[in-house]
Amino acid sequence: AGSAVLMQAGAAAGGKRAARRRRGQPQPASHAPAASAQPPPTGLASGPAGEFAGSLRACVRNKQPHKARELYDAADGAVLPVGESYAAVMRALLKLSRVDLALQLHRDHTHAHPLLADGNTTAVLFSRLLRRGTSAAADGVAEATALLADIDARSPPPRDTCSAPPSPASQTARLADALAGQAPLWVAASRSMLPALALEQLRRGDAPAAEAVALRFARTARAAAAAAPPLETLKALTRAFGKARCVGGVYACLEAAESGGIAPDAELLQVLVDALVHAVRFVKGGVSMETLPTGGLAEVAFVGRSNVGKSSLVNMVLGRRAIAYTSKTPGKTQQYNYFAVNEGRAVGSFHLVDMPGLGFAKVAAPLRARWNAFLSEYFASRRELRMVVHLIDSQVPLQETDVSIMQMVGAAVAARSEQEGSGLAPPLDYAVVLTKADKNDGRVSNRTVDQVRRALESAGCPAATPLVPSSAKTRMGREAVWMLLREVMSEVRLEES
Ligand SMILES: Nc1nc2c(ncn2[C@@H]2O[C@H](COP(=O)(O)OP(=O)(O)OP(=O)(O)O)[C@@H](O)[C@H]2O)c(=O)[nH]1
Ligand SMILES: [Mg+2]
Repeated sequence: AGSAVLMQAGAAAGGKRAARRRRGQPQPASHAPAASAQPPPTGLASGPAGEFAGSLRACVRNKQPHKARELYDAADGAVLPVGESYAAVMRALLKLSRVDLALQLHRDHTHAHPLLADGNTTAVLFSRLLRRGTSAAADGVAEATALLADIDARSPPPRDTCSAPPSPASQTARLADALAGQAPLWVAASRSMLPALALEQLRRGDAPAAEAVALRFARTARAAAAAAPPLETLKALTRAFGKARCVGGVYACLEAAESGGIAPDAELLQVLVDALVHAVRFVKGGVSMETLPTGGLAEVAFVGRSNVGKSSLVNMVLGRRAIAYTSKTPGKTQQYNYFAVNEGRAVGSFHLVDMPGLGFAKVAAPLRARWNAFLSEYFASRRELRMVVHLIDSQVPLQETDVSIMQMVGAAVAARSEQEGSGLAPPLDYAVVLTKADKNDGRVSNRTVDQVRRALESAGCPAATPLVPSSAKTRMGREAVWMLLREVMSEVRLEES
């Protein structure tokens, strides 16, 4: 820390006047003090700033925390910009293990200069507080929570406008802030303090509190992408939420990654599946309405033309190599194959249904008619069905069979939303997954997307129907498909009869 103090002191070596000038400048809420952006001048710090750094080092050496604190009061922006003396004295106090004095310094400093505490320094204080508290008798979590509430009051995150995403310009400005070494308090709170708090709460076995905290950083990330916790932090938290079987917490992490524009790597995708899928069992294959499972567990059906990759997507989503059978030859899946995910759990359990492929030329006409009648009855009246995921091959032009699936599902979605609350089948969600994107370098052409959008509209499907590009080969889209399942995964199941 000695050299860090020197560096900070060096930036202010211009002397008292420069320091005062900087201090006099109005500081925008979300910008780091201007001094931090300037490279330190060459040579060792000299003058009052150098003396300050030297005295502070002596305090650490001689174990004089109170004297270190006095240095901050004496400096008061004349020797160093206040943000820098705050950071330097804070580090000295923590080095001396005086978390109590450090917390007091933070309080006094933010009280006098609400915008000048840098987030990174405060985050260090926060994690020390969280782990040990100010004393052996104190509860670190309670003290850290109080500190967070104080930060929230003084440096609130930008409002989540929800419907209107923040403009690219403000996103860029916020990202620049977050990267400028001295994050504003609200960014540091969202990126590192809240995740650290959630982890500690999980360690203590308080998953509901941890979930509430995760939802807070997810909300902030939605308003400002730069405030999303980094990938590695999200991985650790997702793992911990999975261990605690806290579905809501896992989804909060996933939402934060999505809002932050953080592309999940292979490890996060694995961590995600491990956190959400604890058990999978093949239940049975149904061939008619009467032969489908009873018991009332909510279900999600994967439908689509023969050979589009339904069974492959089931395997990818569930993280199982071959629980659903796949084949190069169309017509492999011949029944409504039911897989029970996390059976018996109050939250996070559902049936995933791998359906037979449609539009397979070799099926005789009468049999095909029977299948179609079954299918439309299934979409319209199967009470357990919550969501239809329609797989469309992104590498071939849209087929007639796809259009008839859209029409069938579109009609069911409309009918079921009309009869909502009538005791008949509950509302139905619909999403489209565009498969085999690996064949085109992981991209789905705009032409394909336009074609699908137009067909959805003509079929009377909701305008907001999600389109998710995917590849069972590269696992692209795995997190997006899990995001589609958020509602089903979050439903609380009553005791099954
Ligand atoms: N390149 C590539 N091939 C895929 C992908 N998904 C599936 N396939 C291949 O497509 C073929 C059909 O996959 P399945 O998963 O059996 O398709 P299905 O929709 O279940 O087929 P049916 O059960 O016959 O209706 C297999 O040879 C898979 O390896 C993908 O994302 N990329
Ligand atoms: Mg299949």
